[in-house]
Amino acid sequence: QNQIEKHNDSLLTSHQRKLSFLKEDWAHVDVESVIQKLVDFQIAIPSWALGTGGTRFGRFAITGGEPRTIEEKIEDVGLLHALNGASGAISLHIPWDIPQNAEELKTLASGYGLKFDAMNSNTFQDQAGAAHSYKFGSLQNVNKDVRKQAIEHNIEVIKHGIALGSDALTVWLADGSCFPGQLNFRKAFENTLESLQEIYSALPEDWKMFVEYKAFEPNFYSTTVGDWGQSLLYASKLGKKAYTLVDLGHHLPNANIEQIVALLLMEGKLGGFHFNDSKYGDDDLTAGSIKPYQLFLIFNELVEGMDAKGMNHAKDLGWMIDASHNVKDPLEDLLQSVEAIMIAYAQALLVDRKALNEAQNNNDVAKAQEILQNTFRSDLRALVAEARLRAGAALSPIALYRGLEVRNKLVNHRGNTVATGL
Ligand code: LRH
Ligand code: MN
Ligand code: MN
Repeated sequence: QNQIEKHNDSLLTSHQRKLSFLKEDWAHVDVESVIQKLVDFQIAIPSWALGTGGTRFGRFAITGGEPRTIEEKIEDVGLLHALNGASGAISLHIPWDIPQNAEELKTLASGYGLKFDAMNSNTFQDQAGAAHSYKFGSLQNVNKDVRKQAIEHNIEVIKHGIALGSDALTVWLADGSCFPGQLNFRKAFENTLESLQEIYSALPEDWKMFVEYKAFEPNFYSTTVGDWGQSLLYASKLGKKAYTLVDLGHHLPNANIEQIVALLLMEGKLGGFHFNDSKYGDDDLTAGSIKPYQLFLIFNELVEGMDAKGMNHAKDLGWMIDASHNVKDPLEDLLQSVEAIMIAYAQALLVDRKALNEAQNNNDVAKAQEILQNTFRSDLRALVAEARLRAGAALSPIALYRGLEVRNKLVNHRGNTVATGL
């Protein structure tokens, strides 16, 4: 906290100048309420993004000092949260993370102001000592014993989550097929639905189940939860605790994700997000690094749709990052992702909804574009920085992270470690 205050003091004059220009420009808007919304907004950090990632061609442990245990992962997220005030939750992946002593972990996390976000199950890899293989799918498998093993794993994950105070389960299935004829699509769907129903019935009353879809990979002919339509079908059949989860990297090229988001929200079936960015497929790049306009357009629909339904922006959907890092320090990368998400959110909050609505009703296409691009092209970074300042975090998180040589300290303390996960 001392270091943060010193850092903030050194940047305060320049920050205040930028903020007062911004406030002048947006004098017609309730900027205070926008800042408060930014303060309230929290984005969960996935435990698997804290180490250096890789591709199926290799993995380079370039950073070192990666977290060796779940406790060290919590410490890392605590550090991010101290720096940006917007990373107040961690999303665990079982069995990459094995929470042995839930009470101790809860105490450790709450000491950093962290909660446990959605729990992720893993039936896309075979686990050591498991009786059955997921080579031909898990919840869809033609063999009932394999399905049973996968169902039991998910129920186990729910139990870990209950002990940690989480309230959601994210199910992502690699299930599908690699070649035509390999799978009976209808039977695969029915098996998957039946398996999900069993998992669903083990959910506590106040829990949500997020059904994450993905167009392809690791299966390259069909995926059994392949798009938002299929996810919505499962979620609708499962019941009111089941929702669709949108991972930005899981679509076919050029998919109109903002439209998907708008319709899922309309149906009350949007559960949450995995933020990342991509140019080609499920690239898991830093949020906003490739298509910041798309990120803004998605937030524009989110804000419009959530406000239309009277939803709480911070609480009613699950906000998570799902990224991987081959060439950057993972902690710097995560700070960049959170910043990009906050900027897109701030831009969406400032869209002149009344004027946009009018332009739409008048079929004034050029005006509608002007309105959207007016906020998108405005530099709102000082608003996000102000939210950080009010949350007791750093005006410039990456500058402080570098200035304090955090990575070197982690390497000194932890050694040249590689984290578990992707
Ligand atoms: C699959 C996915 C899913 C997994 C994570 C590691 O591509 O997006 O959310 O849990 O990556
Ligand atoms: Mn994902
Ligand atoms: Mn993915």
